[in-house]
Amino acid sequence: MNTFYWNRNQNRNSPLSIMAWGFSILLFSVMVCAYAEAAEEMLLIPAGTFTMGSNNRAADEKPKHKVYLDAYYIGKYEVTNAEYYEFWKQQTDAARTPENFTHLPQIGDWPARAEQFPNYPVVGVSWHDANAYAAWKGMRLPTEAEWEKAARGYTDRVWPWGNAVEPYANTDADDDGYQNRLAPVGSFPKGKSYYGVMDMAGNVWEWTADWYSDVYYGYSSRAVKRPKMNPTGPDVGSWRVIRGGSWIDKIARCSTTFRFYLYPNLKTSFVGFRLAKTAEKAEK
Ligand SMILES: [Ca+2]
Repeated sequence: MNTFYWNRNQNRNSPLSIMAWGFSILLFSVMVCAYAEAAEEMLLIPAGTFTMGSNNRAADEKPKHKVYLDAYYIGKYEVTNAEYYEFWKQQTDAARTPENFTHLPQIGDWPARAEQFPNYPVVGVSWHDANAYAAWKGMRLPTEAEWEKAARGYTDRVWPWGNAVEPYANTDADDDGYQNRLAPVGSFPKGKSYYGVMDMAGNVWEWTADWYSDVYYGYSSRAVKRPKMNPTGPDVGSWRVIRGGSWIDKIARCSTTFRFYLYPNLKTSFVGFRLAKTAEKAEK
């Protein structure tokens, strides 16, 4: 008989060994469930009116105006490398592959970075990639108004946490702990919005569904029906709106009202996205 096999089987079947196996399986299951729950988490933003824009910041944020939104869900976190990888590996269109940034820490090459940095926000994705991912999940990108309400709450907060400058976001600052690099999603719990949404300031800019126009708020605020209901941006445009600022931006550009834009086919190291979904009428 092969003594080696006999001994190995004996060890495997010993009470201690069985307990160790059981514990390992339990631990793995708990880790997978915890991760899946965190990754899939969508927060319900109740129906109601909020204040959009600002009268004393950039010109394209004027005027401050009331907007009504139906209830909707928004991703608690920016979409991560691990989440995008699950989508990417099923794609046949090479255009859905994120851009590589080998020289940048916590970014590197795709798909290796999905394994190396699974809980970091996916970057190097175009607006079209973001939409394709959202559709695959049965969701969509937030409108610009949905993004701003989720960041700002029903008050006029300048940043998701309030009106004072604090190191509660991954920006271009020395005191946030992530100088010149991305941070794992959810690294700044003190920076959460009124509704509990994470990283609405900094880390990565986030694609929204809307076209950008610097005069859109002027038009939107003069809507015949007030407050403006569920605005979806201009009908046409060249750039898509991005929101929230990023790891390479000063905190002023990471405010809840700051608007910026990018050609929808561009893939950069500082733009990612989060998901949104319309809520059923009963979910208010
Ligand atoms: Ca962000």
